[in-house]
Amino acid sequence: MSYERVRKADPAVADALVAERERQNDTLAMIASENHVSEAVLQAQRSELTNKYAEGYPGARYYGGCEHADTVEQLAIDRARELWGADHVNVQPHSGTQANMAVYLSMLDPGDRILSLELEDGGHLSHGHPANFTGQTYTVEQYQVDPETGYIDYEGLRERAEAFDPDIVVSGYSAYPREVEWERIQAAADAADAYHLADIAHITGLVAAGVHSSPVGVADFVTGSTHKTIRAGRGGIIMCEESYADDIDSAVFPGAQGGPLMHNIAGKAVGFAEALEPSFETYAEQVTTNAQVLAERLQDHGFSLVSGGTDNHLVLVDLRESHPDTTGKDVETALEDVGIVLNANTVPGETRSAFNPSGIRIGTPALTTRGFDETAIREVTDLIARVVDSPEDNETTQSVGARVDELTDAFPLYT
Ligand code: DSN
Repeated sequence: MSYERVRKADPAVADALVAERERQNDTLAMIASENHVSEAVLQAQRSELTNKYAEGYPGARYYGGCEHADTVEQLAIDRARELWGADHVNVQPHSGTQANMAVYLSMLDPGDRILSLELEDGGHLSHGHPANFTGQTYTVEQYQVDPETGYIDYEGLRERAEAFDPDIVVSGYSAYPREVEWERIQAAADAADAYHLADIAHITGLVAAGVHSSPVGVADFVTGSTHKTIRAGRGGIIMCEESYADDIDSAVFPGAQGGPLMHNIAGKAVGFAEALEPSFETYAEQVTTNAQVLAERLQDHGFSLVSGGTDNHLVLVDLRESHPDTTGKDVETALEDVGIVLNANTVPGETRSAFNPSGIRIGTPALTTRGFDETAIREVTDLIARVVDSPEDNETTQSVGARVDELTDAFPLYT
């Protein structure tokens, strides 16, 4: 894709698009929520479907000319049902947050009660943060991870549910490195006569591949985004039992959204087809293997990890013990300067601010897509450690930057 037509119409945007492609090619993406879609997904997403209004659902639209939109959306739905084993799937949410919004809209009234994990312990803004519509519309109580172990405090969650009497319990996290015990959360929700929403945005691909246990068939609602471990391009998804289908569909449209982004739904359909191939299971297994290698090697270098390791695609480093004077933001900036891109993150028991927190979150989905195996991940971990230990040492940063260049050349991305 040369963007030559964009260049003729708008050189400034063409420059930015080319620069972004080069940035992705020339850096190591270790933001746990990012991935690289295939050229096929990219092509589907830039299709003429961007022109099409298709309000409604396949076979029941509010506009003419929807026959091809119907084909694409039905394919995305059928493939998602096969991937996750769900009764009913809605592929129209523009994002994971929009998917969550539709679940709340369908089941809750303003003022109703949400019980969810604290943001600084690995939760998500759309699970009830005061700065988000959820925190402003609903009454929110939060559960925590055990400060000693870093694992979800399931007993604390159960007690909180008993005392708070929530209308919905939210599970599924954005910075939690361990396998989630869906049944234990379901039991707490059942005891409180509450719905259970499992937001699997980060682990959609791991769940589809059977590398992480599935909340489908356990929780009432399962939501996710489609651009993270599942690699199907930007967007969201909702899965539920048939009995909730009508409520969920009308909460998405017309409740929360207007016309679906049909070009993104085409990307989802193509990405889901790719994920149904046996090679996707190999990919998902390698994502978790790589994360475990990353975790072990970081510990060899003296870093302290929340929960002491990982079961999924990410690790959460608490810098306070090993590097008490270094913040997550310091590390994010120093690593970005050498071409390794990750994000600063809060850690349980955070003592700094959300903008300049004490941890970093590191994920393996995107590097695994590029073909990084255990040996390559071990080397990248060594590079990270060198920079965190000596961010001001020019010789170190220059030699790490040069090695990152060699690695990105050795594992090419988009040509
Ligand atoms: N922003 C995403 C993440 O990085 O985890 C969640 O929406």
